[in-house]
Amino acid sequence: MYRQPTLFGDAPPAVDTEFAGLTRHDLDGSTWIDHTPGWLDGADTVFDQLVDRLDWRQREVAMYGRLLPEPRLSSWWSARHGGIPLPVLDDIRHALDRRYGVWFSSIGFNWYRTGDDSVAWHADTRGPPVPNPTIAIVSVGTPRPFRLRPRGGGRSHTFELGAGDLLVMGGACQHDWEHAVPKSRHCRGPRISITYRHDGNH
Ligand SMILES: O=C(O)CCC(=O)C(=O)O
Repeated sequence: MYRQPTLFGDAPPAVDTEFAGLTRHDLDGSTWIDHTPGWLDGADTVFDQLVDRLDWRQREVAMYGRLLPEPRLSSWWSARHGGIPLPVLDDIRHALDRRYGVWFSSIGFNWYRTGDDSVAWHADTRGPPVPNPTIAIVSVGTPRPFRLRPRGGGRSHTFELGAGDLLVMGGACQHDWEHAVPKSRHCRGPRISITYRHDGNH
């Protein structure tokens, strides 16, 4: 696995608690996307530590009456388990809690090993129903396009997520929009996404 080094990628992991580079994109009056490029310093260090320390699995998904392996590896952490795998994951969580006013109680990890790995169009509707959940994704490793489209189809928006970028989906995004990380012929290196979710109990 070759991961191209990132500028400041081997700095000590730290987040920008001021969110200085944040831009809010209003998609349709009720859905917004916040993109903060380079929000996490030390993205390469975090990538390597996640590869080493998490318990990665290739889950299966039912499709066409068969169980097929998902085209990516996944891992999961919940506040109920305690013992966060990397201290910076807690720093990220607290910075997001303060900024967005919700308590992020779980973290999902996706490891796209090459451009052949992907996640198909979907909205995040797992877990207890939360009206208008805020979902935050930190990207480390090779840059990949992250796409959003109105639920069921329509003109899509693409955010190029580089190493250390933060993308937050809010408003009606999980009701009215879908997102995907499509396969990419141009992307050869690996990427890990770190996705913070809340269950609405706090
Ligand atoms: O990898 C990403 O940026 C997206 C992850 C995602 O959509 C998910 O885990 O539901």
